[in-house]
Amino acid sequence: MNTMYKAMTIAGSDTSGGAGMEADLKTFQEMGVYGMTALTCIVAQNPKKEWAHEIYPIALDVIEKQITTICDGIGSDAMKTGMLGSADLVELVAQTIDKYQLKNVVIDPVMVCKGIETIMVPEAAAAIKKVLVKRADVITPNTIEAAYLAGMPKVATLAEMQEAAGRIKELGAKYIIMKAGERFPGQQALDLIYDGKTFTINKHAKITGCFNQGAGCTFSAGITAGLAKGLSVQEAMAATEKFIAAALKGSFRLNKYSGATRHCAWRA
Ligand code: PXL
Repeated sequence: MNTMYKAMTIAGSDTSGGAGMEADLKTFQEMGVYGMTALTCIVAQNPKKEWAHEIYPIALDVIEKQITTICDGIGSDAMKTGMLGSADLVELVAQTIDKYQLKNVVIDPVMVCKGIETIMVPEAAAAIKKVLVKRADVITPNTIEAAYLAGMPKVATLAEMQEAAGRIKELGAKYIIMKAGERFPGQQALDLIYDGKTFTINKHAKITGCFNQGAGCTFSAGITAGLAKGLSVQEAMAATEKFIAAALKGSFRLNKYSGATRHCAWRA
């Protein structure tokens, strides 16, 4: 009988297709993992209002039903979170992880969308810090989210990334993976992994002039897919770095506001 590695994402839908559960599913598929979804909200972009993101939450009991379908009905080898719009939902995710003793838990602490530097739902962000970070096998904050979780005014240098990773480790996450590219000065982008003992810092040439809507979701989905297949965190990271580099180089314009990463680019 054929076997298939499976992953669950608890995330929002990005109607424009670049981020959210759309990015997660495309990434799982490309990496050979069967994807399942518990949808938390629908994000619609308004073409008449400069592509403003409008968020429509799904009722909590409907999210719980979806989680039950997957966790009681099927089972998964790894899971990730994406946009969780309320403290109640964050609590539900924490309870789910405990109840089913989920393994390979990847928390993408989505608090900001591309280019927006303010925390979207402060109560949800506070709940992520309080109850989800400690349940993460891997947490994948961008530098804005890392600064929030670490209680630092900003994370804008390698030293600050290391400081933030140390503080997030103290909150209980097993591995912290932080990417910093565009915002950093210089020619290089950095990916950092911290396990509480060692910092592994991977430097890459910056991929400039690309579209990156959904790059963060794609990145954490890649790590999740790798873990579902039984890779170590370091191996999953290496596979994902290759995947995302190709996806960014192949990124394309959707309209005057946005462009998406090309999930199939690694095949070329
Ligand atoms: O990239 C963050 C993100 C996550 N999830 C959903 C989104 C976005 C950004 O647009 O729409 C559903």
